[in-house]
Amino acid sequence: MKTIQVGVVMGSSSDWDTMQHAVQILQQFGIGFEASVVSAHRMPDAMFAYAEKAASRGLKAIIAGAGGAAHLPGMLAAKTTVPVLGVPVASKHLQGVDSLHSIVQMPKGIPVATFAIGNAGAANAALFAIALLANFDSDLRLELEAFRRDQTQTATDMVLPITGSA
Ligand code: RP5
Repeated sequence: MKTIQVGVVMGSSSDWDTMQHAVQILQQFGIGFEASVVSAHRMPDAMFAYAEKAASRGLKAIIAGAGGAAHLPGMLAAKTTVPVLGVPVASKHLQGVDSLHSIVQMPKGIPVATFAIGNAGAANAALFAIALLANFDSDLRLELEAFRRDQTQTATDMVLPITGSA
């Protein structure tokens, strides 16, 4: 069984549609991870316990997704020095701008690395966690470099659907 290195948490199961994009990337790179619902306002004691144990459990990064008044990433970061990567989940009324501002506007002293709203942010948070791990894992760095090369090739091969001549 793989050592769990990355924790993926979210405020609700309704965040899964977004956060699954982080999990897919972690799986693609073969990273040991765990994923669970840890709600800041509905499970505050469990949230604190998760953060308090994160370092001793060996977590190297926590990817935390939440929507609306998205205090989960900041409150986790307040209770652990394990890097917290925040993913703003799109909300119903404000389309995730509220989530983004809640996560990104941390006061000085407790940083949360904040990513884009939605699926791209979730995927990029996972790629960033992998980049952190790759600092101490040369094989993983090679995998990450190959991933980038594949993307470059995909973009290079792109063809535009232009018909007719100028
Ligand atoms: C936040 O409230 C969650 O992160 C979610 O984005 C949002 C809505 O939660 P549900 O009402 O769908 O459970 O805590």
